[in-house]
Amino acid sequence: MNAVPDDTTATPPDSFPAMVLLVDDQVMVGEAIRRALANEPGIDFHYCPDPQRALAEAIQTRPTVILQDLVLPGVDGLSLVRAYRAHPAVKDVPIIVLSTKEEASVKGAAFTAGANDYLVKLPDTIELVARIRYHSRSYLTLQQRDEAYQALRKSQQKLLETNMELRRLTNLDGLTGLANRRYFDEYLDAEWKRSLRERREISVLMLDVDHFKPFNDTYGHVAGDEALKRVAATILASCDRSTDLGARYGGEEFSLVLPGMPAGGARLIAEKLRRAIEGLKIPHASSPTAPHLTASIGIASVMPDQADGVISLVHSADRGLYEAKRLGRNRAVP
Ligand code: GH3
Ligand code: MG
Ligand code: MG
Ligand code: MG
Repeated sequence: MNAVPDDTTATPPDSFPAMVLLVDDQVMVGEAIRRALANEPGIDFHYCPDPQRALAEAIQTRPTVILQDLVLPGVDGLSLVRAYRAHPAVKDVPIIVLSTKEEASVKGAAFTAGANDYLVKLPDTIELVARIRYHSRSYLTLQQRDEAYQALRKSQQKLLETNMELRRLTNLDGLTGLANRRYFDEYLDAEWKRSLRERREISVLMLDVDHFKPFNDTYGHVAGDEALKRVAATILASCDRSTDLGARYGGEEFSLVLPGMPAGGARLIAEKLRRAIEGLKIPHASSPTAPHLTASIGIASVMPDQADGVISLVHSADRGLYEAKRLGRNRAVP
């Protein structure tokens, strides 16, 4: 019965090509090995009789296995083995030491220098071919695995960057570049829990631009957008500590999370921010409050004592904001 070949039979091990580089000063040896490999399918052979050129030819011919003689004129074969191992272009190429010496101490020294295998000259053709194929196969498999791994790493890195960019974008307000409402809620919740654990106060400011509808009506929506961007930049500048968060709560409303900030400090920041927005001197001819753009701010500070108290903190800041509006705007309450 003819079986359909599966993955393991579809790629027989012998289909791996081999490029053999032989470094041996004796031309007779070179010829003998050439003849032994001549009829082997998929095995290319390159012979280098000059040990001084060995490393350069290894780099140039890109062998899948190096056959390395030990006794050479002017060069120790082991130092060549070490030289291949030290060069980035060929450091992983398998090396079979070929020598007439049969002593265990010589074999041991060859492996210590970095050889993968050892054959006594002249080896039997069947064994030589088998070892060449074995080492070439493991080398090429290793290279393929390395390349596949590098490709995987690269695509993982790209995915990670895309994810981070996506996450950044989903957390940002498109107009002002501040955090959006979604991120504000998430951040406030996390900081509330942290404050609860660490028994530290936390403050929230709610800010609303005064008479912004008439501003739009007078100067147009584009000018309105520009004004919101400048208010946002002022809010960002007032976030002194790395844990302070400025967000666009929606429309012309903004919010700040100030972890670890007690009521006194929050009031100072709110007042500074209010003054900075007034100080932008963005003309607002149709404002009943001032001839330029202003904002009202509600402040709430608390020492968290329960896990789900975060909503009442925001409500409290909202009440402050409402009160600031009622008292005539362009102020921070309490
Ligand atoms: P108050 O002092 O009571 O807050 O008065 P107000 O006019 O600011 O309040 P109101 O809620 O009536 O109007 C808010 C205005 O903000 C209306 C809306 O068109 C404008 N607005 C909200 N988002 C944007 C925006 O992204 N760009 C522009 N240009 N205007 C916006
Ligand atoms: Mg020799
Ligand atoms: Mg509003
Ligand atoms: Mg408003």
